[in-house]
Amino acid sequence: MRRIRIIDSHTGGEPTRIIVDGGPDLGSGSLRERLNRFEAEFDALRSAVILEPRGSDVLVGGLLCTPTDPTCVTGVIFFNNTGYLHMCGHGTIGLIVTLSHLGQLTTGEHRVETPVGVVTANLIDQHQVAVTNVISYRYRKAVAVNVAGHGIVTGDVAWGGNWFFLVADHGQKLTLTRAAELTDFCMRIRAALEREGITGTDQGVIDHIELFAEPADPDLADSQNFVLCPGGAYDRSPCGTGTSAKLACLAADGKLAPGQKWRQQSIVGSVFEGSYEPAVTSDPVAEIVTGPMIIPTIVGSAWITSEAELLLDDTDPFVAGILV
Ligand code: PYC
Repeated sequence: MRRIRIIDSHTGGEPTRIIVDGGPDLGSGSLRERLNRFEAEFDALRSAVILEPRGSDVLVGGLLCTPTDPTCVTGVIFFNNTGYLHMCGHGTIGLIVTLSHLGQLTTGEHRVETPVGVVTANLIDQHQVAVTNVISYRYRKAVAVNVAGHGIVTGDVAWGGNWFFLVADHGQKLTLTRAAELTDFCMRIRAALEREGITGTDQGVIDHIELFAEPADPDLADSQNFVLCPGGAYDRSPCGTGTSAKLACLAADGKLAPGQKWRQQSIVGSVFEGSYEPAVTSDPVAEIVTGPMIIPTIVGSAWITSEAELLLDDTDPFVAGILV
């Protein structure tokens, strides 16, 4: 019987399941190399931890790893019901609150190594965390795609630690009661992007779709979103990497100044507060993007929901989860 110790939390309604003990040994390579090894050799552990009957499609998992950078408090590889994430904003907030719950860190700044670079997380109090994310940018502006059953939709392609297609001209009402319809619509946008060969830089797969609308209450938020994640589940939180991508687009359009606050509300009503500073970088990608390179900071709160041990019995026909 294998035992995997986990701590679950939610950030703005979106769950995070951190493996704190019993995870695979991925060696000492870069976090990107360890992610590749996780996928190649231990993917059954990902699916066991995330999928039914032990988990659900909505969960994002995080595997703690020894960082290669000794200034980091930990390394982390995030994963979900379909594979691996480059970075995860709500998950980083959940991770920091989890480490605080374990007594492994206190309030203040902590560096965290991810497969796409180091992020800084400031634990403000028991629940609130400000994540200063990887450099984000808008790659392409107003890209038109032909969506089955709908017609042309235009959106921006932006990087916020994952690739996003950000759409405002969708004609959809963003309410939680319409989650199934919104999911279906976003799936069709994703299929259209794939069919039409639209990607991020370096052929990066655009696997997150983000719809925007005016907020129901402008006193609470500047914008509302619905974010479809790669495995077909929608983000209950406003999505940390998605909000970073949004900030990059706002900066590119001259609609948000450095340091100015942006309150992004999720489809369930939770809010992240975002802001950005200009990035100083020699990354050649800066030559081909359609806006400034920015460093976003996202503030959100997480709560611990359970501490548990998952039991993996090799005689269990669903030891690796229910695979579709
Ligand atoms: O908060 O960055 C995020 C995120 C990505 C996927 C789900 N949440």
